[in-house]
Amino acid sequence: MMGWTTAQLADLDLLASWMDAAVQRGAVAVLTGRNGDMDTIGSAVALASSHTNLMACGVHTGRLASRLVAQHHAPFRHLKAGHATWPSQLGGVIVVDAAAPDQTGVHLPDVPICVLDHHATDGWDLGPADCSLKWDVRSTTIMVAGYLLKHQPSALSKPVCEFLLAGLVTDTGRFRHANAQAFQVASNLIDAGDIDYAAFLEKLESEKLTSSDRGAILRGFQRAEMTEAGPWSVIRTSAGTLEGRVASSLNSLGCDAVVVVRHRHGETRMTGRAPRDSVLRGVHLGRVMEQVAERIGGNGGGHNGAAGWSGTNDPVEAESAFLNALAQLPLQVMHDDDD
Ligand SMILES: [Mn+2]
Repeated sequence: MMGWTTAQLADLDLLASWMDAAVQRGAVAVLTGRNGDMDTIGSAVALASSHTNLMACGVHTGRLASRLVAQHHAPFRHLKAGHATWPSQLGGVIVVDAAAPDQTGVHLPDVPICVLDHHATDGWDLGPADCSLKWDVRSTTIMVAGYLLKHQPSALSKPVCEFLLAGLVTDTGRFRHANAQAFQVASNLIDAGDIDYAAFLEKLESEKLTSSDRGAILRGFQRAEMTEAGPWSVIRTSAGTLEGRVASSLNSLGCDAVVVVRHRHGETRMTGRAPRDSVLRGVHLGRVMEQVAERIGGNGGGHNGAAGWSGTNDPVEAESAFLNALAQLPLQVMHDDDD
């Protein structure tokens, strides 16, 4: 297959044999990350379509993902956060696009686990019966596309290709953070699914915000302030919802990093974004969020330019832990790109 490294192709063979054995043992859950973004849901739905014993499931589907699942009547089982119930004959669990067990939002059963992930941080502790594919790629759907292209090409129906492409488009910020392999896989999917790309993108972007959504975003902008963390300039604010949207918009203003705090029902969440330019000068928000979790508890991690943390701490404590951890990152002249 063109555009895939030897190591990636070997990994896909490992995944195929792990999956063959797992579906022999019984039903296999394809479990999403609890943020329910398009990459995790698209990966799970597409992968689960390749065998009748596979079932896509997770605690949450985001707005766009919910829309696509409904539109294609895609099988997806919603799990109760914390205490999911599993089939008695469970052959294994495949976790897609989650950097650590707690990012699934459920307690994992004691069966062989397979992890497909592309985050820079890794909180998995796996045993010999488990399987792990950690790739430095722009979306988890790229990994699933690789598996289907190599081992189950007949599963690449039009809807499956659309789920995979949607995850790729959203995780790369409409290809703004794409690389050669992301374009290559997008091209493979458009070809295999016979997708009219312009029409597909129009459909993907057709979501209208409600006036309360717009109000929440505007209040997020109004509360925004500039601050410093060591050598880095930061825009900080809080938002009641749509914090990813707020963070991405503020990120376009060109500070070194953006952090948006959200506090609701006793849970605090932080969403971080950093432009490519500051990532190249040493910002790594995935590591910053990981350090926040080490220092004050909760769960954190992600990519160098996009990361998150959640916990029960006070929002002020969380934000100052973020700024402290960011301040420790030295300004670099050289960098090694490891997102
Ligand atoms: Mn992802």
